[in-house]
Amino acid sequence: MSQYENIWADLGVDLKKHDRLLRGLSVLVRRLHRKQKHRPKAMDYFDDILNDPHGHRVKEMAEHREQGGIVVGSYCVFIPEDLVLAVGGLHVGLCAGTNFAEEDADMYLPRNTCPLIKASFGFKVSYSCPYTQVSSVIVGETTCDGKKKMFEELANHHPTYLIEVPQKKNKRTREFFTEELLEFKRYLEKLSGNEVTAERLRQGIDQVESKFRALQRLFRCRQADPSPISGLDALTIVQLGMQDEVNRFAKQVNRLCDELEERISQGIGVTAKGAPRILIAGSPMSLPNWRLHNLIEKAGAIVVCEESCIGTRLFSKLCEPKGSTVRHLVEALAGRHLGINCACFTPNDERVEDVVRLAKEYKADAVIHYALQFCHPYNSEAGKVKKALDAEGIPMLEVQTDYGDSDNQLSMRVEALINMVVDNKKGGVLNE
Ligand code: BJ8
Repeated sequence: MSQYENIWADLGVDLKKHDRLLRGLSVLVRRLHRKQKHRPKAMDYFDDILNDPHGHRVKEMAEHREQGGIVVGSYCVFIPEDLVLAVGGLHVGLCAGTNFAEEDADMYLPRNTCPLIKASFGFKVSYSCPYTQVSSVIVGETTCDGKKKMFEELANHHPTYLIEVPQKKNKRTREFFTEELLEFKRYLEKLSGNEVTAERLRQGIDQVESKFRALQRLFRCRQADPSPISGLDALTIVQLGMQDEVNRFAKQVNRLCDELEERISQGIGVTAKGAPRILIAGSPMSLPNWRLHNLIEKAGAIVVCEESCIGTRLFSKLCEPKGSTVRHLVEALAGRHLGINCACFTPNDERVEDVVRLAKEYKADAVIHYALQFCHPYNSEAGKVKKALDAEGIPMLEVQTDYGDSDNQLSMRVEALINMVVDNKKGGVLNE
């Protein structure tokens, strides 16, 4: 019996289901993470979390609530953690990357709903996720239609709050989103009993952006050839950052980067120099969605970057306040978030430009455009991304998949792409 079982039970977690979930996760970690070679030593911190994914951090959150604090859960990078920190709250990302609770979700949502929505909602209605249970409120957002409608149902099961995210980017929508965030600030103040002062908000932004800067540093390390860290480990770190305490996480990522930079200076990598380099672009991959990374890296290539909200879209933009009042800072947050090139925006040409730029910066030999099944925003953009990459001579494989277990077909397609990259490299076609 886990030492945390009483905490989970108090949160209303279905212990039997949760036990099955944890056992599945532990098998995956043994099969994927532990089988990797040449891993950096500083992965020890992140491995400890993987070994105890619902332990220590859930305890911290439960204690925080016992002491009168609030925990805010969300499913999207449009929800600013900074504002939550400014009222002394804790934030947790609740997106799920497993079909574990799909049947539970199917009782409420249409079957042809994106697996990320089903998985996250399924965790709530199956009472199998302690992070969902410990959340005082779940904050939704109006990004894609599937999520919008899911939040309506979610409100029947958990306290929720909805932020309206505009679908176009211009001065008017930026002003609108500022007002929307100011409204959210007032809601948080009421919920927590703490006022957002300019000083507290500045501190919140500084903490969140130190995390972003640490992740930017981690991703810069991945530009090296050979990369000093596997794509699987890098992805896992970003995923774990959705739940971890913000300062501790930033410190550990920086500690890891010290080691990675040392490795780069010595030419040490997780693969040989010249291994095929793959950039993944598209729908976010939430914990424990490690399937594509595993297939790519098992086939001898390396994932060097994720253009995703569990990747560059999360941390690339920083605040640029035009003053120091609360309003100035909230305006800067609105600007930072409307700089995220999510496929829910129209038009969204900036995302296409991002993918091409990142492919060059990370010296990617090929791009895999990854979209979850029924994720219309990202599936719809695949064609435009391909056209732009074609113009640059960068091959792209389009993958549309769910959280199902069968890897066969996907594996064959990934291997074919990597073989093509290897042949091209031998012929000197790519990366000349
Ligand atoms: S800012 S990408 S985190 S909305 S995969 S639920 S889009 S149907 S997750 Fe996202 Fe925010 Fe955008 Fe990022 Fe819908 Fe697509 Fe599902 Fe998605």
